[in-house]
Amino acid sequence: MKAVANEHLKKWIEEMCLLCQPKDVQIIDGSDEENKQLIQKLIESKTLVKLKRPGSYLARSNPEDVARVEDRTFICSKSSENAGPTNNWQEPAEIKTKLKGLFQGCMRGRTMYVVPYLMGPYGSPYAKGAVEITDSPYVVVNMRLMARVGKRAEEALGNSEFVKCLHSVGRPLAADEKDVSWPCNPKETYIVHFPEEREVWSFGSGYGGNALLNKKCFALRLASCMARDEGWLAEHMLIISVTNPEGEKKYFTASFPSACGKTNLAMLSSTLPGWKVECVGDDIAWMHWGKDGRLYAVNPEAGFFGVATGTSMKSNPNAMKTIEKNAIFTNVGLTDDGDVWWEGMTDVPPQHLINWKGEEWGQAAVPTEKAAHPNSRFTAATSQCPVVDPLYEAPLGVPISGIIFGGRRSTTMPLVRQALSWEHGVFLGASMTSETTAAAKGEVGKLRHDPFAMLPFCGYHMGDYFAHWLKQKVSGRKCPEIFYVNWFLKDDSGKFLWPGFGENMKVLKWMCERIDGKTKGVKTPIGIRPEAQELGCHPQLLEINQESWKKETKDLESYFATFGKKLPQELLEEQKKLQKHFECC
Ligand code: GTP
Ligand code: SPV
Ligand code: MN
Repeated sequence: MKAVANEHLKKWIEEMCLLCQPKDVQIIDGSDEENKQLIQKLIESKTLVKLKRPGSYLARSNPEDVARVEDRTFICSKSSENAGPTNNWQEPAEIKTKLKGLFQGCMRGRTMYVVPYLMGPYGSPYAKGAVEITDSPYVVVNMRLMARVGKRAEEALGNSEFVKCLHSVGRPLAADEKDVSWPCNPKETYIVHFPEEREVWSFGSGYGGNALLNKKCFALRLASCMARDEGWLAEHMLIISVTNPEGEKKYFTASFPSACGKTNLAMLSSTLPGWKVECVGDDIAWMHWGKDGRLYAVNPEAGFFGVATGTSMKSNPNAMKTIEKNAIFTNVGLTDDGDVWWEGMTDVPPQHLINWKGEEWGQAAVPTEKAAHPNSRFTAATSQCPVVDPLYEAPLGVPISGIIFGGRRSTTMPLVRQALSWEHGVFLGASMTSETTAAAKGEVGKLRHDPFAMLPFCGYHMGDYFAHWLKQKVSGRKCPEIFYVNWFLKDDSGKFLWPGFGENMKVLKWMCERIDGKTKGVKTPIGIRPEAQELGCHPQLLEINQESWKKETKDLESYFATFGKKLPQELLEEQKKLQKHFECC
């Protein structure tokens, strides 16, 4: 084992070796040679299949381990009050005892990988160092694409404290036991956060947000707590620039729940001549106030872990180009010529392939099973995106002019509106609701509250989180304008009313014009909306249905009540105002 310089790290590795009892330890340096060896090992263990695409591989997970598991995810702050009503909580000392039992000897027969990494651009004052200890080489090769991993990250740690992320697939190997291609332990899965200690302990899953602890566990759940303490914002948001035909550029962030369109908006290919979108990030934004009173966003990640299903040259050509090489695909179909395929990738499916479960798939065989799992994913570096913004690694971030909220709603929520004030905008974020998707285990298509798209990712009391957002408005600061969109309205036959994707450019254009004061907009009780002809859309897309809204605000009343005294007065007032309006007419 190579020596590590950081004293805290040295001590932690020793402790974790004693606890997990791995066969050996490897400190990840991030080199190409090291990656080659890991890939080789993953091919030998049949975790990865080499693809025709240069430098690209396919993984098939255990069918029980295909998405985030929200009911196994815990925020174990010292007091349950701090986790709040939207999080699972357990007494920290008790759950740690339980976890220590699970981790005891859990890496037997496996290598323990020590992965130093940095979230945020190198040289950024906002970047934060962390280390993930994992027994999954699949996690290591993915993190290498999604985060800044290895020697340089280790150097950036210096001798300071860092965020500790411990992960195991939870399946020790006996001396003569043959490994499976996707080791995991779905019956004993725990994703546990200790916000005060800045630690994550994850056991039993090898998939996505459960195992790549840099992403949702650190950059959102722990970072949201850091942001609360330090006065900044850690958000489930994409970051883009929008440039008009005159060459004027504005940056936006947008927060939509999981599998509700962030990656697609982040790489939008414009249908409006002269207008373009460039990408800073597709999932997470860390935002700080600059000396000039503006809000600046950095993308803490260095890559994408995007939904593959539905991605095509028609819907998202820039994503397709991003994954032409050096990509890892998880739970997609394998075609006979060694390439990938998923539902929606092409109009005509291949005659035959091996599906995500490793079974024969085609016209005759297993017709009911999908080729790809609905939550199948691709992993690729941000630098490979053909529309990456020139400032995507700017150490101080990019200045944000607009913040967009939105969800997946087949009814009620119009295509777009603008908040009437910062407080109203925070109210819009707090009142977000969305139909559930395959990104998390559980029922799909069920309407639920998902404030700020942070329901599964806020590391503290949601009421305090709302208050933290309201507090951002102080004199001398120029708060971004806030908007709320819904790309997912459907007609009675279940067809989408709005074409979406590249056409969303029209909505972004309207936002830019509102920010510049170039268009007036129509004021309504739920916000300022465009004229239908400005977007060239059917008026139905901008309609406010009194009955639906009456129901909506009534439901919000009971939802807000779940936060008790922690619900900020300003939000209650916004809700009451709306309720009064829809009840009286
Ligand atoms: P996470 O990575 O889970 O956070 O998801 P995401 O928010 O990045 O969602 P993504 O962009 O991957 O989109 C998820 C699904 O929504 C895909 O099936 C897309 O095809 C679909 N989608 C995205 N944008 C649009 C749109 O404008 N209109 C419609 N109808 N569907 C969209
Ligand atoms: C999400 O579910 O919001 C994702 C995928 O971005 S995962 O990394 O699995 O959390
Ligand atoms: Mn996400």
